[in-house]
Amino acid sequence: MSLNKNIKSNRKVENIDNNQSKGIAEIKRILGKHHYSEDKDAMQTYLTDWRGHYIGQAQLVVFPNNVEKISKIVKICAREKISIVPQGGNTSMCGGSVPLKHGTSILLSTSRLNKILSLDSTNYTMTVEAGCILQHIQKAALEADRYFPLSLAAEGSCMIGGNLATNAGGTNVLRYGNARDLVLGLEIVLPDGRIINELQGLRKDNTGYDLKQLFLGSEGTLGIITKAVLKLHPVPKTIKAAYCAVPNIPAALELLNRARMESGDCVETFELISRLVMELVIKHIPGARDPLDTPYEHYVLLEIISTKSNDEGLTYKFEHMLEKAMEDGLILDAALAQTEKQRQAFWALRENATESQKLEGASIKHDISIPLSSIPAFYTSAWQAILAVEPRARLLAFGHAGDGNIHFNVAEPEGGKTSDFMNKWDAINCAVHDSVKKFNGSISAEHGIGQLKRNELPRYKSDTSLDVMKMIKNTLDPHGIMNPGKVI
Ligand code: FAD
Ligand code: 2HG
Ligand code: ZN
Repeated sequence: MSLNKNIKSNRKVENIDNNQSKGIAEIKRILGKHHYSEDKDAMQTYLTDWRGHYIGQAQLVVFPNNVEKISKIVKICAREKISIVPQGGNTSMCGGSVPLKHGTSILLSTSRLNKILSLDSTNYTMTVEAGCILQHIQKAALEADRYFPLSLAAEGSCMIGGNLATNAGGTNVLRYGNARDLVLGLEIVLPDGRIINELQGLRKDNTGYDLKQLFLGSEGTLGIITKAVLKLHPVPKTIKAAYCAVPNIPAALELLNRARMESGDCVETFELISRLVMELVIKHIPGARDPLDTPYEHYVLLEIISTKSNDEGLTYKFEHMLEKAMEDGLILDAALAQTEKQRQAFWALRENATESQKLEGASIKHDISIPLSSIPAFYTSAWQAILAVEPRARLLAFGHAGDGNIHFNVAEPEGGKTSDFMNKWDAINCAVHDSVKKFNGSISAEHGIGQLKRNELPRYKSDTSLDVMKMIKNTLDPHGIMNPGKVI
């Protein structure tokens, strides 16, 4: 099935005319011949999305290395109505980072904007360029005895500009918030090429509208993020991790409540993993194994932390809380990490969920969030609705249950025909997303809208909200050149 089928390309920017050709030549001169690519094969990796669902087209892929060049390029694009697709690590889950199928955009890779510019340990901030890989940022912070808590399985390849443009979530949102909550300032190139520089690193600044918020989560549709001031935290020095089998979802939620209350609200992570997800990881990922002797239906990876080294008080509280939860039937069995290696083995079961799903075959993903109190009812309602569409569907539910975000993914039936399953894509989406709506949830908790959910958005967002979004888009980007065909 073609996911591009419903995307109406923006005709305003689709025809390559003479002026555009002149503009492209100018852009090439600004960059020099080593810093752009128009070779079809070389461009392919930038034009294909991580899931392999979207293959776009572009006139050129460009690799600028500073904000001045980006500003000049964007000014040319604005003049000649050439559209631009910003791209970081190209790990988008919703086709946001690749151009449209019949696009004539240029793709602007931020990969050469890869410098960590400064770290102020007193101010607990770090200033970075947008193309820094998330893992490099985490490492640089740790070297200065500081902590940048954004953490996700793609951290070895996603870039901070992409994380901010998607307002990424990941495994530590419960304690530190989304990417949005980890930023104090941004530098942005607007769709007309002007530069907003708000890199002050202030925790308090009420001088009017907080402009950066518009660009966080805007998925490259309002401007290009070129630098950011990130908020740092003290490093967790004692980490207690447990891999717990729980009898059901309500028990998992009560376990979360107890862990928060009894640890002094020090829960760093609370990830749900269903049995089937773990089985796929064990099947496809070498070295992965079940930490428990008996199979159970649901698991929780729970971590609590303290910024004190060897915090024995935390260890005591953790073990006491788990024992009590076991006595009360909230936990059926649990493995506690005694070493860092064991903790990493627990994480491997969680972090390989996406990769092993891909290796298993086709899946239809739903990145949803629900108020915690409604998760159990949602779970039952959505699963029944899926089964009504495909009785042999396999539910791969996992994710950041601590903040209400579950990846309610559906894998193709074993031994079935992939195309039959993929033909049910819209019906399965509708089954899940209508249940999400019923329980006042969101159809995109952390991955964004991109191309994937663009046509679904009007069904789940109010006309007034969409209207205001369009007004903002039209004001900042009147020619529609920034990442056309995405979000709205
Ligand atoms: P890209 O994919 O390159 O781009 C994403 C979007 O941002 C696009 O719309 C693009 O146009 C725009 N963009 C990129 N850079 C800029 C910029 N500098 N200025 C303006 N716009 C820009 N996401 C989560 O939230 N939580 C997870 O736990 C999570 N886990 C993942 C696990 C795996 C294995 C994979 C493959 C993905 C996962 N994701 C997750 C999705 C994805 O990694 C995140 O959305 C990530 O933040 C995207 O970063 P990126 O650099 O790859 O951005
Ligand atoms: C995760 O939490 C990512 O691992 C990816 O957000 C989720 O594969 C998915 O659907
Ligand atoms: Zn996730």
